[in-house]
Amino acid sequence: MGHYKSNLRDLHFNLFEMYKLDEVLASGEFGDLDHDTAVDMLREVKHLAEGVIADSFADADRNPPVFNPEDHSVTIPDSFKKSYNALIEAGWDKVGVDEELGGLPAPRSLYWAIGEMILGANPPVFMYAAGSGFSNIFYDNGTDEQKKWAAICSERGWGATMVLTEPDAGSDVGAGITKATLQEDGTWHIEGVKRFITSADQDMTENIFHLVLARPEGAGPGTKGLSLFFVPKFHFDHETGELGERNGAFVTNVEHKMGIKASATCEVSFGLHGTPAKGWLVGEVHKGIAQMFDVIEHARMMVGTKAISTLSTGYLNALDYAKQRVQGADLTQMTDKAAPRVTITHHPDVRRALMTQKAYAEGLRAVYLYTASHQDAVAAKIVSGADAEMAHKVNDLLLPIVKGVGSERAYEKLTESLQTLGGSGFLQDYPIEQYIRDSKIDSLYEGTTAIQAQDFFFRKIIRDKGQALAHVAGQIQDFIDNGQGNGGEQFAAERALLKTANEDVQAMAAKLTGWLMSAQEDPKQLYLIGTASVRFLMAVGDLLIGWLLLRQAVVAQAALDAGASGDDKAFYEGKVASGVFFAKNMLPLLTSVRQIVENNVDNDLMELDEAAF
Ligand code: ST9
Ligand code: FAD
Repeated sequence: MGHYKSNLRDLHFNLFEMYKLDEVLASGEFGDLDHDTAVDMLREVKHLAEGVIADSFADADRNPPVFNPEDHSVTIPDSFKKSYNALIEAGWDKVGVDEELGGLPAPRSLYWAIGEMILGANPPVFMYAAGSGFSNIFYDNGTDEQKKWAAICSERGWGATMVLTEPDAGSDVGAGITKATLQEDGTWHIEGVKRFITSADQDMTENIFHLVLARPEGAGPGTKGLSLFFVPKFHFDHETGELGERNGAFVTNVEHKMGIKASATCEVSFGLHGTPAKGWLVGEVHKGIAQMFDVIEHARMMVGTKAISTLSTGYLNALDYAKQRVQGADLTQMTDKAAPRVTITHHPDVRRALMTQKAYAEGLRAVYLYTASHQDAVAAKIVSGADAEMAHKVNDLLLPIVKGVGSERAYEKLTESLQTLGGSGFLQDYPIEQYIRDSKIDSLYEGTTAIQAQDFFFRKIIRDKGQALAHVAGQIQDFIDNGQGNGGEQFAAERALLKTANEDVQAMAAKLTGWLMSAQEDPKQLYLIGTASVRFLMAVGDLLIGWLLLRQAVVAQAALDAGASGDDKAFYEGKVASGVFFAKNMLPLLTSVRQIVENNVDNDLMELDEAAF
């Protein structure tokens, strides 16, 4: 048995019982793809993920990729190549990709459910295999000529990278100084050093293409002065794809990291080693940051899903251990030294820890799949009644929650998973220490949590004039008022807790908005938003988790009332329990967060002399 434990039952529950995937498929939007095929796909990926994809998880951590500075190459360990090749040979990298690129169009909820299992089993496999997805974005943004190259990239299975970060331009992408100079033949020479570039070299694909942000000579400052360039590792015949000369993009270092060691994190030098780094302006338009955000949006969803999936397998490993580990007596027999010893699942604190992990893992899964359902207009209409424009806005609104809250809560609750194993959790005999190391990155890359929180408030709420927020809040209110059409009584106490949490979040939103208004007179009021924004993001995340878990509880209770038995009975009882637990134990905490935001956030810290820290 490998390290990865999927939760296919919960994926089915979300997809088919909550988010009506059958209706989405019946719309005809996804060709012949039907219920049975979707179920087969999920089962096959589970098998692959728990087997060959998971197999190299620990080995590639202990024997990470090797960098050779002589020829700027990165060699991937053989064990990992086996995992990667299994995914590619089965064609899973082509799911969700346009047919023009040799792909299989699929609803995004199904796509991300498949992604969850690969990301939980071995995240870098998903990342190295993202070339076809990147090709799709290049295709969507490219000229007619470039669309043909994109098809070549996808069909030949080339690797791909997103290249933004520089030593002095991390969160502040607009500080980038890598420059682009137009050549007489219409191509560009890219010059500069980028760092922390994921998958910038490997020996698993014949070619790699880099999507690079650089500043054309004479362009303005900030992100708006950046353009996006297609820079292949090897030049190629644009009709046949046959490889030509080496281009001047060279990996000049590979970082030594805390986790995801199998994922090569590279410094890349463009045009600095004797060979020009030739690039092509994507779409022949200077809209680099907007084009790059097409990639970033996918990558933020990926990072959140990766974190949530890791928490889920962390929880299931902890549960497995807890059911077997015998230690101590039942608390009610604590004074009887001869009392029988019990498994640790008998201890109240272990049960609290397990239910905390379960509620967050399953609640966050519900959040990311709700978000994914707003990535297809047809699914959004079915799931929340949103039209295409609103679906887009809701997805935008929720991406910082999936990414920011998903990563923070997963890392935090994975420490509960490790704690459940006691000292054994600290050992490399179990996967949880690696889960923690591998998931720490999720709150950092693709925009740190602070950046997600600012994006959430300033762009996704204020700039949107609160439209997407109002759409989601309307659904939460409807559930509070009507209990999902089940009459007033069911889960009345929990819905009352949700009502308070909803009011707490609304009050926080009003407070932040008030500060923004007063900032017109006193710009320092913006500091208050900066101080409170991560708390606010996390609070909205908890509200959404609480709401969706309670919706799940209603559906589960109906199944129990209809006579569910055996494994199903246990599953639905677990659903009811986690919804009730979250409402009773997590939602009330939002009231104290509200009090802090409303009454205690001030500018003391901003006024404090730096020397006093
Ligand atoms: C990284 C990679 O960390 C880590 C892992 C890589 C793994 C690779 C594998 C990934 C696979 C997934 C892809 C597969 C594809 C599958 C496809 C399948 C079909 N939303 O606010 P302003 C735009 S990479 C949309 O003034 P500043 C917008 O155009 C490094 N667009 O910003 C806007 O113009 P306007 C990641 C947005 O103050 C313009 O930007 N690094 C959004 O100039 C300017 O906006 C980071 O993430 C948005 N939310 O710059 C950097 N926001 O306003 C983090 C902005 O006119 N830093 N735009 O619309 C930030 O995000 C900063 O806030 C900043 C600030 C750079 C945007
Ligand atoms: P900084 O921006 O220096 O941030 C430091 C601290 O300051 C953080 O806590 C941050 O939240 C805070 N901070 C900074 N600015 C603000 C602000 N305005 N408001 C509030 N707080 C702020 N980049 C790529 O382009 N491509 C990749 O493939 C890629 N892969 C990566 C893989 C790994 C393993 C790592 C570690 C990084 C990768 N990155 C990649 C870079 C990654 O996106 C950046 O590290 C990230 O955006 C943060 O930038 P930074 O590290 O420079 O931190």
